[in-house]
Amino acid sequence: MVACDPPAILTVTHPHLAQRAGGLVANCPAKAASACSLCITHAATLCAVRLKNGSAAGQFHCAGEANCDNTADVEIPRLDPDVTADRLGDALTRAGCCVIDELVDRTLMRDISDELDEHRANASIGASSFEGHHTRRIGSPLPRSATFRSIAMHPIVLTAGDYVLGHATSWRYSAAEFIEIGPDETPQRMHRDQWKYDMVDFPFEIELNGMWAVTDFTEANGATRVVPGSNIHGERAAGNRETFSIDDSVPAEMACGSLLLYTGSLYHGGGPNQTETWRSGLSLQHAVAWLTQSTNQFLECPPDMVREWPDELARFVGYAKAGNGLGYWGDSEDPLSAVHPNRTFDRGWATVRPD
Ligand SMILES: O=C(O)CCC(=O)C(=O)O
Repeated sequence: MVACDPPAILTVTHPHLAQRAGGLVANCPAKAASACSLCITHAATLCAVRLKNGSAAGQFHCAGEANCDNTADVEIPRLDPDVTADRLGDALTRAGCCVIDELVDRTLMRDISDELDEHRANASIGASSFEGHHTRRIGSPLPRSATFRSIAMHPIVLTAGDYVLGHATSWRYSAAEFIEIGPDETPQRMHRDQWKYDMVDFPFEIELNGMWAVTDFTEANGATRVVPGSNIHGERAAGNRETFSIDDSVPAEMACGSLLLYTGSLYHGGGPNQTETWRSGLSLQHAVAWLTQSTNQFLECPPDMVREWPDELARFVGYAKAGNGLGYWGDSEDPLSAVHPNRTFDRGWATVRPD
């Protein structure tokens, strides 16, 4: 084993990130000597990873390239609906993704699809290979589907979001889209969802995304393809270069009503559809509340509409103050006062997290 000289001390700011230290090890300068592009434990060095407060978070040893397997060996964690928060968080930390099998009844998925049906004729067919020339996308499922609203804050989504994005003062819904991959669709380019934010090389997770299986997802019909473990691959430190192709990926096969969750740093993409039927999925995005949402929720879900919704859902889509002085309006007003002008809300810039 080659020790890094001087030892690389990688500083991280949050305990969750310390758990990802196996990936951060790849920041070590000696990584240059390593040809392994995928394995999360391989680094031709020994590094120490420390929390910002100075406590050691872990040490990672190189097994040597010869002993190094790649992320193909990191499987998609399969979890039951009664999974504990720790197991869910551990799966997302380690693999960057997981499938919660048959989380909701398939009739719920059918109801969402039916409620969006009137918008199918207007749906956009991709204008680029990335969007998919045989892929149909129906936007705004939240205002259009009461059934989707009933599961938008599913406890599993909230638990996963708190785990992955809990380093921020708050996080929220960012977008959703009904994605139907049609016959003859070709594979989508592997990508990280977080690239939408100007390709900034965030040192922590900023998104927790997902895909509800509205039909069964199979390899043949275009199940979302993921590269488990690519969330903590050290290439992050090299500036978000595209490194993974479909050959590195595995299909997230799952039954209707199952949920694929993945972090914004995970490489993934829509699969090719080699069947005669459409693969339908409801894609989800959530982000830390100090980032712009993917879709403009104040246009999609204006105050008159949101007035009929529970406060928690209104807050979740963005009618909430965030961080330190974000999201207020007028004379330091709470945004929910625009939804409910007859109710009284605290004014001020209050942060969600106490000082
Ligand atoms: O439809 C899918 O399975 C994934 C789609 C996707 O990742 C995207 O369009 O960004």
